[in-house]
Amino acid sequence: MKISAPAISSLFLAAFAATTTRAATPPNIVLIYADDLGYGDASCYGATKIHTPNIDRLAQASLRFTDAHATSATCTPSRYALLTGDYPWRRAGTNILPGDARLIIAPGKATLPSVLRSAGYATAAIGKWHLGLGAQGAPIDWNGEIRPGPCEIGFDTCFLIPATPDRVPCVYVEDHRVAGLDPKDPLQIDYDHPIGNEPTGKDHPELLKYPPSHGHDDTIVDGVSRIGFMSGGHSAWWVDEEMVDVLLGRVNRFIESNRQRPFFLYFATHDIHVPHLPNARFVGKSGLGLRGDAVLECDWTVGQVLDTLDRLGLAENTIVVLASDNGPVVDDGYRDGSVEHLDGHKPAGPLRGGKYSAFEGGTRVPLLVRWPGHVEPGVSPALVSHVDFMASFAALVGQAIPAGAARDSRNQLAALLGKDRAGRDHIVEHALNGALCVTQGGWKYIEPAPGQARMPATGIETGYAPKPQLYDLSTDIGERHNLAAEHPDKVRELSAVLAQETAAGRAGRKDMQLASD
Ligand code: NG6
Ligand code: CA
Repeated sequence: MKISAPAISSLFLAAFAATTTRAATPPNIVLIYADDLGYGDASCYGATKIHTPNIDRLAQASLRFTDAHATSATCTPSRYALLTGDYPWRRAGTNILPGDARLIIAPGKATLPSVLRSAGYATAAIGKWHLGLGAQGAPIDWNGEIRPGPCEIGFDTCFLIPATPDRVPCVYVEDHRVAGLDPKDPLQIDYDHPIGNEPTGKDHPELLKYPPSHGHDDTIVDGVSRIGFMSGGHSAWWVDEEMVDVLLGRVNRFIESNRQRPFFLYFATHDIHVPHLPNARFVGKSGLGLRGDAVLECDWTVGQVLDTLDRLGLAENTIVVLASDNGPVVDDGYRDGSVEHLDGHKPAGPLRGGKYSAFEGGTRVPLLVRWPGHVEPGVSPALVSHVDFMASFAALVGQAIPAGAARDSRNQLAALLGKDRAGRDHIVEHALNGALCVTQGGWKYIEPAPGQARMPATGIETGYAPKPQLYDLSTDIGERHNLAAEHPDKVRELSAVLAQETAAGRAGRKDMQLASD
């Protein structure tokens, strides 16, 4: 979208006018993007079986959103939208990526980090990436230079889990190289065939900390079998239980070395995605099994970031955002005891479905925004989508978005800062099978879509149905009563909104589907 120059300067001034005593130095932005953290996983969102003191401490000083959404119910598309400002379902190839996928954001395309970098920000991506690495059509040289990657789309530096914690390669990538690699022991990655002599979960279940429940029976890393095969490069293999400290070390280093200038940190935590292998400090502490312990590790991580900002005197001039890429799942591929130990905990809170779903559990996620002196703490019902972060933060720092970029991103700064309690007119939500939903004025429409009503492996209700669905979220947040037959006008109205959105481009449903799911 285009923002005119006068509009930019007035937004810029308005953003900083709230305080006259403070120098108008642009605020740092720390975006903590948790993985699979559900709407009901934190006590500030109503969880009673688990206590998240650090997220609650952040919430106390934040605006807490009750209707904020990732664009999609899975990781890759949500992150694509967050970083590009484009809805992912417009183009093929943006669904959950394998770990050897190539970068799906074209170098040179304007992104959230690139606009902030243009505004003078130091930018870093630390943690889970899952948007591919390397040039389309070329092999990835895991033992050499890996580019393009985050550093070619707007980040000054990166320290990455290349795909997901449950997918090879299980090594960190720092800027353009695998960190800690010994050239005498080259790393090999294969998604089709076993390679080398590494044991797999399929052949050596006796070596596992816990067994897979579906898929996830390839190369064993740190006692847990993963998706995909990996061989060699042993000195670089990560240890999952140490991941929290490794990532936080990088986070602290980046913040410390950029304390004198504005910075944007995209900190994409590995928690609470499978495999749940939290550090021993957290094991057994939640009483809800390993998933609950991973929530505690995630919570502790948030507290550590806040402590670092306090220690360096940066808290006042830093916007801290906490969000999640999609809704929750309990068994996402491993029998790690989390299902048995749930003890009535509802990871999606009052919402139906979870990760992968068209139901609200898929995309409605926690969102906290803290900016001392600018954002009044409280609760906001505003309808918010992560696709708007790019236009909103661009407006905050007075950067124009180049024509043709961030087509779906709208400047919702007023909603994010609590000056507007309505937010977007409508949002589009996107489920695993490519099904789209529209929410507008408290009503939600789910388009007819093929697929099972419940995923057999994860047990999650998908919200896929052959007939249109219509829910009145203002009275039925749990999407129990399909009102489509009673309100055909509403169905027509919302499907027309969806048709208008998709007229600007939509990938075929097949292209949005995953063979494995
Ligand atoms: C699915 C995986 C799941 C998880 C997900 C990605 C299988 C059967 N399931 O394909 O375990 O890795 O992809 O999660 O392989 S996400 O949060 O990155 O989208
Ligand atoms: Ca995720």
